[in-house]
Amino acid sequence: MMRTFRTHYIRKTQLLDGPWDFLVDPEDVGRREGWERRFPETAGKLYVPACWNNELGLFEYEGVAWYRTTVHTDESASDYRLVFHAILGAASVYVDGELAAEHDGGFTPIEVYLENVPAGPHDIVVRTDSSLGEDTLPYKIVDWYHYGGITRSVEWQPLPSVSIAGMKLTYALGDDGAAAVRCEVATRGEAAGAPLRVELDGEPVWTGVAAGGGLETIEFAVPNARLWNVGAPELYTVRAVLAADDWIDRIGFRTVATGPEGLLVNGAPVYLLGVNRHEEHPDWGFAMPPKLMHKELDILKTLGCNAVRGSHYPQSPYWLDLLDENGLLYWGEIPIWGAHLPLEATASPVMADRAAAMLREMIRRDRHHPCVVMWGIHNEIDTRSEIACKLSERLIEAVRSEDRTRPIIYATMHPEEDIVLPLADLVGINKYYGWYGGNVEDFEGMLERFFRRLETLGLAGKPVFMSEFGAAGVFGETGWEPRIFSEEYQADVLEKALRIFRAEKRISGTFVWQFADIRVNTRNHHIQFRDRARSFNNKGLVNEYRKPKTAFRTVQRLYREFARPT
Ligand code: ADA
Repeated sequence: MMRTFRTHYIRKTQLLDGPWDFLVDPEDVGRREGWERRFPETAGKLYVPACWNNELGLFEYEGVAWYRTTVHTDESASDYRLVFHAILGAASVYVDGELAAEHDGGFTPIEVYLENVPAGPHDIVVRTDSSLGEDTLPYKIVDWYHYGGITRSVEWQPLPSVSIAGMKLTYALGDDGAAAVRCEVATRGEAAGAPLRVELDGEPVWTGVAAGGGLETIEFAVPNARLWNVGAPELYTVRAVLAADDWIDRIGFRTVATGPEGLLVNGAPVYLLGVNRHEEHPDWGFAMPPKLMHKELDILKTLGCNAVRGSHYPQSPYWLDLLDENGLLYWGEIPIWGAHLPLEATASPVMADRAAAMLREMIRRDRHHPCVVMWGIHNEIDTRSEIACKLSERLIEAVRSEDRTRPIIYATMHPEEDIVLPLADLVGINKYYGWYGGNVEDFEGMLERFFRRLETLGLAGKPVFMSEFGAAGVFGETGWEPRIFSEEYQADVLEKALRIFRAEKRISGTFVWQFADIRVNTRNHHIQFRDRARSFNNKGLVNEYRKPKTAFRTVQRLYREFARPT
């Protein structure tokens, strides 16, 4: 299940999820030996979607692996669409031995169109390489467990001769309460003259015939549009029907803007009570089952949270659907994790191209979700450098060429020396006083100096979030005194930090690091990662099995208090 609702009523979708033939290729001989045509007999089985690191014996495996499955077609169709919703790392997709697609980056979909496919069995083979390097995204040093595999569902769809290739919805809200919607339907095949209909929540709002040329633009109005809002979600389903094909998506009408009061949703400031969430679980890796996402949503609602940062990569569309349906806000970002990113890598044109492509793919995938209120371009790169400014300019341009309706944010770890500040609409500060250095009270002085600096730079009024702060507390580690790594110590740091932030009127919201404990990269010998007791980052409010720590109750109490009108 990739979405919480059906994306087609008449187009048939076959999920290719299930056991695929699988084998690792540590010496990388598969291409030379033509495994895309002659898949080795020695292959075992691996369930799709999954991360291979969760299999016995493969925990540490990073590198190349191959998958194969077979689909059977008949004469009823000759064109097909194949979608891999996520393959970690670099992927090559072969159909009947021929290269059909190549893709970099593990969190956005790979779409393949196949034409004139004869009836019969067809082999789909995937070669994937999970290795991290100098210009991969993420970079080779990263503070999460780097899994490998086909981690989200695979869809296989027979297409009629005239079909829909995509739908883009944009809208403007008028003073009269109406939404003026523009629906662009991309088509395949000879669509001219084919019947075309657009429905809103099941009611036709436009009926006619396609003009042809590959893109149909339809405009319609929604009088008295119900607005989507924080804690008060209102969603509309839009369905395009072209001849014997259809395409369904969902939108919510709302505005997002920034002002000196912070983030404005429908013109009103919202104080963000947020958490950072990795989409990770020790038994599932990044291939998180939808049922677990429902549970996470319930936990976040119980916490009193109204915002989630998708740290640090595009998360599952299913998760975004749940946020849409429950009125929570979302910060979407790509995996530029910069704390140990050298300037040479920050300057690498290959990395910049990959980042721009990933932003484009994320925005195209997620742009209809009303929960998404900001696009994050990077995390903790060296924003004291001109090189970081160049990369930021490039990525801001990449975002704006796709979406001008949402503000752009990044997270800085150098608030007092940052020179990227003028470029983005919003900024998040990542600081760990009380953990990596200093005392939690040091936040006060840092913030005073930071806001003074913002004024000097002529940037007073730019909305600022505390995007990361916290401390590690090992679940069950309790005692009489708040020692580091104890639940009490973690709770204490978070209580003091959150009170300081809430009292500072120029801060527009907080994102606790982090929602749940995550596995970290045990292959990495960098000193920062050697404090990771149990090979986990233990700063979660809940442990890796989603059991609450003392800090969960503390943040719950504070978030409830902060949400009450003052
Ligand atoms: C950084 C980073 C997080 C995590 C955190 C920590 O701020 O953005 O991904 O690594 O530090 O726990 O140290």
